[in-house]
Amino acid sequence: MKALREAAKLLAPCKSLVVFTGAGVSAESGLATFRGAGGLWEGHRVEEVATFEAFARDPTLVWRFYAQRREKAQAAEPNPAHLAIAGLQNLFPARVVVTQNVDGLHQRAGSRDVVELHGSLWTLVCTCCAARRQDHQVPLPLLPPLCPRCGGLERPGVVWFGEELPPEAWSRAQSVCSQADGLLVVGTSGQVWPAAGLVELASHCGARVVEVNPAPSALSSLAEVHLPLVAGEALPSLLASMEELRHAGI
Ligand code: BV8
Ligand code: ZN
Repeated sequence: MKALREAAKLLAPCKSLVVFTGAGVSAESGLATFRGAGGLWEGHRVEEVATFEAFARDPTLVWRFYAQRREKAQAAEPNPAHLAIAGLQNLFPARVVVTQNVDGLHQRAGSRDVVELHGSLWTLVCTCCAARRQDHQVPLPLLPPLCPRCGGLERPGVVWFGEELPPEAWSRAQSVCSQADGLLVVGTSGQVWPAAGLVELASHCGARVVEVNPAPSALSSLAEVHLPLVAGEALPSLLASMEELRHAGI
């Protein structure tokens, strides 16, 4: 495909590459995206259950939403897109993944430098003393667990709508995106802020932008090349084309 070769030629010479991903990169691992046809959960929009107010109003309902997401994420396998993104580390030693996803599949695919803008399904945070802990228990208990330190109610360690992004993750994401000379945007509708603003930041700071998404997104106008493909097909081909160009001395 001509656009694939164009995308490879544009990114292969880059020195520092950021890969910015959303729910679409995990779609072929069987995890539902948020705003696609199946983007509702038991009739709820994600914006309704992914808020602190929803948790305060009905901790069991929200907890069940995350228990179900955790079980699906644990049963899911990294797909060829996650694996190809990990493979990019060999071509771009400074490759950083900035993800909006909370499923942990980039790390399971072997990606080392992953910035989780919206937290992780595998972290629990105490609503009283804010103690954080890693937890990989599946299935999750039906009710939110109690903090081992103070006995307070624990919540999923994800960023809900209306909540600030983790300051260290957000500042790292801004810093790598403003210094990158290549940005690969994979599987995001670009509707969630402030994460979506990173693409504009990178582009304004001179990064070449390539988007992989079978549909147009709110970010497509910022991409020099848009690959209208699913990630599991585009990323392995893109990686192979860039490896060829590098072997040819590009
Ligand atoms: C905040 C964790 C304030 C939970 C998530 C402007 C500036 C700042 C804020 C706002 C703003 N405008 C509006 C806001 C408020 C809000 C927001 O953005 N609302 C939207 C809905 C309008 N933002 C916030 O509330 C943020 N917080 O701003 O706080 C503040 C500031 C200081 C101090 C205090 C407070 C917090 C937002 C984070 C919310 N948490 N996730 C959880 O996961 O349960 S967001 C959630 O959406 C996920 O993280 C998800 O990744 C993310 C983004 O969605 P996408 O990843 O893009 O997924 P989507 O389904 O939309 O699209 C999938 C795409 O993939 C599609 O394009 C599809 O075509 C494509 N695709 C499908 N299949 C494939 C594919 N692509 C490739 N291959 C395939 N096979
Ligand atoms: Zn506590």
